[in-house]
Amino acid sequence: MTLSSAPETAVVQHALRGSVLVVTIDHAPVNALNAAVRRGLIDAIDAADANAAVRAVLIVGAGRNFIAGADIREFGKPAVPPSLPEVCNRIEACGKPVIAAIHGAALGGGLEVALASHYRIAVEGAKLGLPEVQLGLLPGAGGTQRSARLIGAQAALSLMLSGRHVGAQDALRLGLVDRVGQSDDVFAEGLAYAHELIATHAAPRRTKNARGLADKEASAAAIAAARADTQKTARGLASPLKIVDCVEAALNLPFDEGLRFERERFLECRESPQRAGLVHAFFAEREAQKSPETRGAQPRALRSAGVLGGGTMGAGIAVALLDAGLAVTMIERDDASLERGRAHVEKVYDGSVEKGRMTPEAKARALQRFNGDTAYDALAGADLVIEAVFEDMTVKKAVFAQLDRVCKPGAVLATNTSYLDIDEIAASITRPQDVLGLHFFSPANIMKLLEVVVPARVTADVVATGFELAKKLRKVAVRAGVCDGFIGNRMLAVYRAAADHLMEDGASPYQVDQAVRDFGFPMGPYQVIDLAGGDIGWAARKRRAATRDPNARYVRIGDALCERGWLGQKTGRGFYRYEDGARIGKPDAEVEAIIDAERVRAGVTPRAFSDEQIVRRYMAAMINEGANIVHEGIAQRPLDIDATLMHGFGFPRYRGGPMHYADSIGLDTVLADIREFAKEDPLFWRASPLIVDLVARGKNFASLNQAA
Ligand code: 3H9
Repeated sequence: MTLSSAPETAVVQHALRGSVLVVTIDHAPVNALNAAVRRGLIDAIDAADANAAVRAVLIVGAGRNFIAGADIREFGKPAVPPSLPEVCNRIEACGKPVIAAIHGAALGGGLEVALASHYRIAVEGAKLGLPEVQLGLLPGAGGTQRSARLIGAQAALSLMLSGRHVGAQDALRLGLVDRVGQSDDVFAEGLAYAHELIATHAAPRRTKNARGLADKEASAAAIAAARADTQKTARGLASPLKIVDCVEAALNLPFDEGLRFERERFLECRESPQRAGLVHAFFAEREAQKSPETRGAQPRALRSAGVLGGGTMGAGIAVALLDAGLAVTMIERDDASLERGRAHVEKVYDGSVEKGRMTPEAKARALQRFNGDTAYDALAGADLVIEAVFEDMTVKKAVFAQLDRVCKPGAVLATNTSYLDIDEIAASITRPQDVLGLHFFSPANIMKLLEVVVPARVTADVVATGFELAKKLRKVAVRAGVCDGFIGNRMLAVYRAAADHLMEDGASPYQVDQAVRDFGFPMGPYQVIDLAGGDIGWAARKRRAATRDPNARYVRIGDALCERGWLGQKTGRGFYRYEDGARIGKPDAEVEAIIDAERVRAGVTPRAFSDEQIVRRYMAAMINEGANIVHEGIAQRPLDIDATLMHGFGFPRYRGGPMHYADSIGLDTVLADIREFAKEDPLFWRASPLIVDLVARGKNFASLNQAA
């Protein structure tokens, strides 16, 4: 019997099953709590209270999830009532027992709905969490107040500050749910629980009255510890400390006042640029996975892979593939090199075991799928081959000629080159349609970014296979066209040059690093050079020397350090000094003397830069090159640039990537900066035609994301 007038297509349906009102949230894809769902939930609870035949209410989600949270597409738009706190309060106030039956995601506002319910059951596979912190928010529908009362200050803080998801059993242990279902049939489990509660005359049990904060002293200590820790680790993020403040309010204030306090903090977060940046990041990394090819083509099968080269990159790629469950064959030129390659792979796994990220058994299982060979013929059955050999066109072509000879028809032949012309590699063999760029970032088993580089003659299903691989590897894939450096490294070359100009003009590398860190990057450019090895950039500069515009400004400071053998951490000296194997370097007066000498040689009179001036130039260079890359069609949309920089180059997520950041400060401001800087160096600071055009039309980068 259907109780309400809600049509079958409504996002919240409710129907009476015996004496249980079953409320089903059916709002694909993830049952996010938009205005219609919120309204529907209130209507359902009103209907339950109004009908004497209803003795309990069961809330379930249709599809694969309970509720993934607030609808984050609504943030930044005018608020539409009812608010989620009202919905949760209404659920909690219901006169009949309300049971939340959880499968899949119960995240953020989704878990808050469950916390406001009176009883909770989860089935295996459920994911519960309060991940708002990852979006620059805090649980804003009573979540900070109810979770602390339900599971105690320490556990609630840990959940909210980490944003982690917990499974059904962990949720039971924490006290987030009352029981775990015997089967994965969430509806049957929830209904059985509801009937049991009716049979035992269970009353509504309101979380606002739970006693998790009863031990005031222990709670206060947990809050103080979390605050101290957060002050150290928040790295510029505003919402973590506000979460701590809200839990403190839960301890010290009556429930309703605590709710009001939470609401105020939530609204501050919701209106903040950090929230806008993080929500943009969330969508950018999902949108980046979509390309014309993934929409139109089926990926090829991916079970076994070959990796050519057992150096750091090859081994990292092999580990990434093994971790994704593929069988991997590594090819090296001789037994000794193969042994070294195998040792590299083992070393990566040993590191994971040491850090407790992996058990020795899991390592053994992964290595069972690993084989090595010195003959290309061992790749005959591979679905995918990725070469990570020396960056030299002749060497790469020789490798591809062998792959062309031995690989089965339909095998995807990928190169991990960082800058070579993949069209040229593809044209050198008989099956250019199977050749793709898969550009990993070091360490390849850790770094999230994978550039899927699309040469002219590749077929769509091969590109779709690249994206499918990224999914298996849990990486963020970004589609890039062929050019020197693709998206990420091409931009890096330009913004590093801007940093070098600043350094030669008077800023110390230490000040540049500090300013860039203060902006939110984990490291400054000169620390990164020291970490990666100065010789990498040096080699790239030498390679480009022949094609460099002789009129372009060239800063020699990095070369001067490399010529002295100061290659960074691995040699104990680079831009910084690393005494006794230290990983954190100290400023080096001799480096400053070299910089001074180079300034004299270049005829530069050093001048002072503020940190703000440094960041303006660094960012303008990055944004301008990003715009060129979009303009040339190397990247599909500005959001692809954002995903690349956030996942491969440490760009702070809460700023949403360089293109989102540009929009946030105003493209006209960026253009004015570029034109100002161009007065000194018109060759380097040429405004991208895309920026000029967008500013002229009063548009921003986001308008291109939407249009694409
Ligand atoms: C919150 O709740 C605030 C409250 O405390 C306070 C309020 C007052 N909204 O990831 P997928 C879309 S903050 C709108 O590919 P999966 C997503 O964009 C929220 N859309 O699937 C994608 O769209 P498309 C706290 C959302 O199976 C599609 O759903 N909650 C939302 O790999 C599929 O997503 C969170 O932070 C949303 N909330 O993973 C949870 N979530 O098809 C965020 C997803 O057009 N979500 N979409 O590309 C997730 O972690 C994952 O999406 C989830 C599914 C685990 C649920």
